[in-house]
Amino acid sequence: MSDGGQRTYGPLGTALVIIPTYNEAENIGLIVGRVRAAVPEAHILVADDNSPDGTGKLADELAAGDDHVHVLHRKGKEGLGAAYLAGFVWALEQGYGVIVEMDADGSHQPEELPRLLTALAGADLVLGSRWVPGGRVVNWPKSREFISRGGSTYSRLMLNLPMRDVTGGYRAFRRETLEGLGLDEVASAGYCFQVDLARRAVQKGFRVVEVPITFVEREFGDSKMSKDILVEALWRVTQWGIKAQASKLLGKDGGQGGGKGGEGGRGTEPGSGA
Ligand SMILES: Nc1nc2c(ncn2[C@@H]2O[C@H](COP(=O)(O)OP(=O)(O)O)[C@@H](O)[C@H]2O)c(=O)[nH]1
Ligand SMILES: [Mg+2]
Repeated sequence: MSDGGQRTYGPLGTALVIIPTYNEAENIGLIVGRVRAAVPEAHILVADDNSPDGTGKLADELAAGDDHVHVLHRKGKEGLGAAYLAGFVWALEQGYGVIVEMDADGSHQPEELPRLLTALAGADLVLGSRWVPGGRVVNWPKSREFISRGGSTYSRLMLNLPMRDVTGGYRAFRRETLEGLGLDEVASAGYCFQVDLARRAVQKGFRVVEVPITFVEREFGDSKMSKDILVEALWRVTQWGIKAQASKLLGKDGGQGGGKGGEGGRGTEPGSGA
């Protein structure tokens, strides 16, 4: 711990909330303020891809007035996955004990973060989940819900995953979990990044717990979801699924197992904070 043990959040160490941003000028101040109020001991890293709307500069101003706020400036738009991977490297280098993923647009409510952090006491990875009892989405068009539910169901079936919300991006990791996921091999750029991390966590035998969340669609700014991102996700999940099935047929480890003492695929457990 570089600053003499100042960073603590319970026994797991201080939490770092990574917020990837691309053109979130209207949201960045709001979300940083809400995280600071909800979990004052946590730190925040804004991972900005040189947003043309000046989000990075606004983040710098927030960081200048608050030693819990940090900014990672990236050279250009490279996708959510790449921004998170760079944020994870920074977080591990800095010695944080807990790393949280959170969108900038208010969809992942900071006020629910204490429940995720509490659940992490009994888990290696906590997923904020829209599709477990108690979870829900607010203000999403039916079409968007259909795509999201469909993406989770397809990933569950193709990859033999136990969790209900495979694509969600509100998550809390212990640092040891991130260290054990093999992040060097993650190539997913867009939202299938989340599926990739979920499947790796299951493969490695980590304890994954889903906690119900209320996902609120953004009020300000635009979604970066695109057809390219969906196509990448569909393509990669299909490839991973076929590979896992082929390995199974050939009698090799089909992707479930290995890692932590060969105890793989333990699956999800009921979330703690209902
Ligand atoms: N750094 C970075 N952040 C991104 C990129 N694409 C999306 N984001 C951020 O990822 C989060 C989720 O994106 P959003 O557009 O809200 O996706 P949606 O909720 O699926 O519609 C937001 O905080 C975005 O600003 C990217 O290419 N780079
Ligand atoms: Mg969003």
